[in-house]
Amino acid sequence: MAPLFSAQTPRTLDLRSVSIESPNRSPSVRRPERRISCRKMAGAPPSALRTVSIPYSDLADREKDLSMTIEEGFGPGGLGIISISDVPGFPLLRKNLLHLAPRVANLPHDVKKEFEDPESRYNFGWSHGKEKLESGKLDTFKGSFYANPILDMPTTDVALMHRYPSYCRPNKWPTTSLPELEVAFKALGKLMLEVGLMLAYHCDQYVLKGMGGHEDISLEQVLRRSRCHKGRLLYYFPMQLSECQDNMSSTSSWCGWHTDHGSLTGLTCGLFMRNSIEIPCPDSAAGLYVQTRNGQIDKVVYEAEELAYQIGETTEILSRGRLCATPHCVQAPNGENAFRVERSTFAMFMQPDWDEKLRFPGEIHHHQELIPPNGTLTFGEYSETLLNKYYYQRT
Ligand SMILES: O=C(O)CCC(=O)C(=O)O
Ligand SMILES: [Fe+2]
Repeated sequence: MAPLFSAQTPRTLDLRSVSIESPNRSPSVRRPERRISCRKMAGAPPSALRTVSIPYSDLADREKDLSMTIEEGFGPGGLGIISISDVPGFPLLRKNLLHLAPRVANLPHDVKKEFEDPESRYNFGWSHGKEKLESGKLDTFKGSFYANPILDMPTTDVALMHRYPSYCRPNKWPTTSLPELEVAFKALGKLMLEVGLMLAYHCDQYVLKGMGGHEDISLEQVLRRSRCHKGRLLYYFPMQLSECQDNMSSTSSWCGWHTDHGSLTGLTCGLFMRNSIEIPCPDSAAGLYVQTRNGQIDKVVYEAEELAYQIGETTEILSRGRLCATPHCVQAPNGENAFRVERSTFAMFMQPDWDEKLRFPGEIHHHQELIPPNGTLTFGEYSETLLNKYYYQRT
């Protein structure tokens, strides 16, 4: 995987991780009723914030006006994360896939090598130790399996595969060593895309209202016609005793600070295990953290049965800041109870097609030096430009 990070800001990987430098965001006023308390422990935050939650039945109703809720979750004063409750079939599909994460990671080394894809900078198939941590060291804490859950081969055009390898190359499944992975991955990825499209429709309605009905970019339509969606099954390896005791105490100990680069990211609630058996999270301070609009860092929580979504940077730019991307990271558990604890989760990165023309606004708060104000770039060009500028030149 492309070692993507830059000089001063925390980064993780390729197109999902770009920048956490704060654009001009209005400070948010926190709603006390969403703050739920956590057990206090050394280094733990005093509280965690509950995501704004939308019942699936409301989301599925296109007549329902959810703009206030969208604003509360994704708007300039929001946390940047919304969860959807009661999604039919979701809890089972989540468990089916997340329980396969340790099985992929524990396959013999030479078997995993067969479904690595260096040509895509490890953006398809198995990826471990290819990304850089904030320290600059290679990240060996977690392994990932990447695939496009919608299209096994987004294009047959070899020139495109060469030009945009992280989107256009074909999937690599472990068809003989773990055939159930493909089935479970595609089932969950498709469901997360469908629910994401419903949410995107309501995001469009909210943006439309704020723009006096003149918005010309529909997030829903952009995502509907894309061939670029990417799922990532993440597996955080069991914590070793030394790690539980000392060096994992920073907020971003498991996954560095970053902002997802694409349009909308679906996120399952992480599943904690020991020896592949599910356990409750052993440390209330462990899990997903976000940086809110006023620069505050908070842990966010949602139910295991809920499906969460975050806004990516591309959406923030195209919505002219009405939908805000959120910097986030993951903290590892600490203390004796964290010994041998592992974590699985799944992220579904929904992003525009490589051919989608993005018309940038006049005023941009991200990557000003790369994006011509009022200019047009395809998403593929934009992504490559970012990669080349911030991360490395392709050889
Ligand atoms: O592990 C998690 O919960 C978050 C992963 C993430 O943010 C990412 O893969 O972009
Ligand atoms: Fe992320």
